[in-house]
Amino acid sequence: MTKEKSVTSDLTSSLGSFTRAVAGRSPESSTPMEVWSGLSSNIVDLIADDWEKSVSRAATGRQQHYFSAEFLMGRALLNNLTNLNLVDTAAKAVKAHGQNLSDVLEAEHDAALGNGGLGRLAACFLDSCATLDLPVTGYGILYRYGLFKQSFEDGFQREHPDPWMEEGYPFVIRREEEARYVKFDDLDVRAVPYDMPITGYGTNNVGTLRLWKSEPMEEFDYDAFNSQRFTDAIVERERVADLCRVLYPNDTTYEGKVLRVRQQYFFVSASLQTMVDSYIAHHGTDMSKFAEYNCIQLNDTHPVLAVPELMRILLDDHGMTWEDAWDITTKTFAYTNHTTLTEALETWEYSIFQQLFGRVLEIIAEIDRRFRIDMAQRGIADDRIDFLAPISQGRIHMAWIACYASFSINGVAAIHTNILKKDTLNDWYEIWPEKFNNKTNGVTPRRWLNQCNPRLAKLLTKQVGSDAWVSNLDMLAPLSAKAHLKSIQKELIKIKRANKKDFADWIEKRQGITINPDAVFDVQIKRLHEYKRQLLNAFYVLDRYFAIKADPSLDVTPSVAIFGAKAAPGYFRAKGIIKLINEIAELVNNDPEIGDKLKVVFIENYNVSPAEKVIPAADISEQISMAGKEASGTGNMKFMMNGALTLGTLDGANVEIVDAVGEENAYIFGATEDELPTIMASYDPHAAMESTEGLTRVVNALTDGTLDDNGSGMFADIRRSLLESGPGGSDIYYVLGDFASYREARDRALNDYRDQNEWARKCWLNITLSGRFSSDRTINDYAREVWRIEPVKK
Ligand code: 26Q
Repeated sequence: MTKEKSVTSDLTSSLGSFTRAVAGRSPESSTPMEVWSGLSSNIVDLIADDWEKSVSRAATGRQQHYFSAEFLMGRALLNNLTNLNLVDTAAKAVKAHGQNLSDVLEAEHDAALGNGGLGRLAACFLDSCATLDLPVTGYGILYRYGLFKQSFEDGFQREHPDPWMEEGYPFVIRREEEARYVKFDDLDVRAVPYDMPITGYGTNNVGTLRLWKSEPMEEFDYDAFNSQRFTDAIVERERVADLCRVLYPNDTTYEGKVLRVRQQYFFVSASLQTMVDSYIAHHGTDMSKFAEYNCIQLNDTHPVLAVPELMRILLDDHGMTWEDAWDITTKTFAYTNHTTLTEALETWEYSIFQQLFGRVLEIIAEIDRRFRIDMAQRGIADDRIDFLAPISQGRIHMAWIACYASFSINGVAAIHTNILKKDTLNDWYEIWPEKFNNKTNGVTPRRWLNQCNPRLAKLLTKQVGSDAWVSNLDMLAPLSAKAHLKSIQKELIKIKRANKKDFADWIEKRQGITINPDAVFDVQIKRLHEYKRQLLNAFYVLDRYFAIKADPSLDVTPSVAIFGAKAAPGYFRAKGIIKLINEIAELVNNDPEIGDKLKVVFIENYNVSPAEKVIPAADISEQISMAGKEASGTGNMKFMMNGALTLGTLDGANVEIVDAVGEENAYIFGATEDELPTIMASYDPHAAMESTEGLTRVVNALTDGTLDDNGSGMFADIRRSLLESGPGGSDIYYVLGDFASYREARDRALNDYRDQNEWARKCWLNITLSGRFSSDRTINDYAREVWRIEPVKK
């Protein structure tokens, strides 16, 4: 194994060399950022040979390809050091040069090439694939600007660019010789891959994430320059660079921007070209076995243009018949759906495709024509056919192309897959029930337990007798029998207290807020969306505030409500909820009568790294979406692994978490997915508000002068969303209806927390029974049931 290599026993001298090479000065006088660059380059040097071997091993057999517009990788250095078992060695080397490893690690920017759950899932999957020795490559886009940086000004969200690799980034390697050309009708671009090595835990297998960058066809358009059209030439270059400039920050509402569809086609076309070329190099020019050697997982519909593009390559470049090409295509693709929200489903205007790629559109039109014949022969009614067709009402429907062309369609939690079958994709399920399968999400226990929570990891290693649990999380299950042991409970309480102290110090330094580590840390971290109901949480806080004000002698369990969330820049109401939480924080935190009884913290610029700080410190995990709306959730799993108890609805993977630990070891509340249709049919939000004690006071606070939205009208808009009838109103996420039940559950949790040992017992059960939420389990299921790939032999 790499980790035992003798060359790695001491990094002191190599770190000196690598840092000098990047910084042009000694590590002693370098900045932490420069030492980070030096150490990171050193790590790439150490894994280079294993990486090269892994790539050639994978190329000969059947391979899996993961197409995703987003990979939310976070930081890379600690992850790689841990995988190579070099953390202590690196700490010593850094120290020998007068620097400190934790400062060096903190200097790294997050690679935030994703919005949220879908992008982070892709990152966890790559980690599991590498660890399990599976021949899987990820393909995406090298965005110059990742997800926007968030700041708060007067409590309002402001967005700033995130030029995450401007200071250099050693973990991507430009592969000039692997460049491809991507042709649009109005523009030709060069696609250059930047490959990122993905190390695994306890293996010398190294996977690859291939991120494409767009460049002009030629460095200079000499004609343009020579004919005095210098500025035209520069403008043209910029048009090409625009393609990869920015990650679109919408994660729920669909935006039909031409640049976005260009991005999608750009990366799938380049990726398919390298796949086809590699197939030819290893298996010859007979393309008929392409699907025997290659399978592509589509991470939502964002890469669905790969379907017509593969058809185009097989038809036009390889002279295949339509039937043969379609046969290969439909054996190649598998599709994962991540949402049931209709406003998030991608459909593109026909005219956009006409403008960008006439030939691809021609192919989609032929898929559409044959689809209609195929469906008519199956006896499907005309109006149904028209609804499900790739092209209908002047728009291209990406999800319908995905469903038609894929041999596998999966949801991301059991309840979500069931909703797809009975609802969102019901027509498809009726025609092809065998295509449908569930793959409940998971998260990597390397980053989300072993690395972010070293104290707990140490205890688990001691209890298991080795660190084997890190790559086999089911090994924790037998430890659940120890939940009643006072010794375990005591250790767990100590660990959580220390993690909370670390978080309190971190947030104090970062944002100047002081919180008490003995208070309950109640955490909701996720994108801001109405369906996720941060508003419900905020209303609870306000209600507690009013209750304490009304009776200062009230015996409350001190708690801190911790939020982290970014809102899509154009999502006015979500930004209003951010402003609201910040105003509530202002009110509550500055009231001397409240003191430590209640505090509100909004983590600014929430991202992967802040998540790694707060999750190990959490006592309560807020998973409070309206039932049926959250496809899975993955934060819920991270909290569970770190010993926080779920306060949640029966939605997404919460259902399976409760199934694993038992309802008595979580706090479940609210209307269920099967109850809601009936409830909503006759729901009166006004009546719900008035019949719930204290709730009218809370809702009125939005507009009665208690809270100030600086004249933005945001708080009145929130009030309207709840109480006004008609579109944009009617409390469609049932915030007021679920309030009483939520308050009861949260009060109960806070009260239960007082029995520290009993609380710790529940936490221990959550930790030890979290095995099925390891992304290793998810990936093994994909590998066996969908991808049909085997670990590569070493
Ligand atoms: C689409 C078109 C144009 C621009 C942007 C988009 C876009 C981008 C990102 C649409 C959706 C997303 C992201 C969705 C997402 O993160 N979904 C989450 O996926 C997780 C992993 O499966 C689930 O756990 C969450 O429940 C789900 O909300």
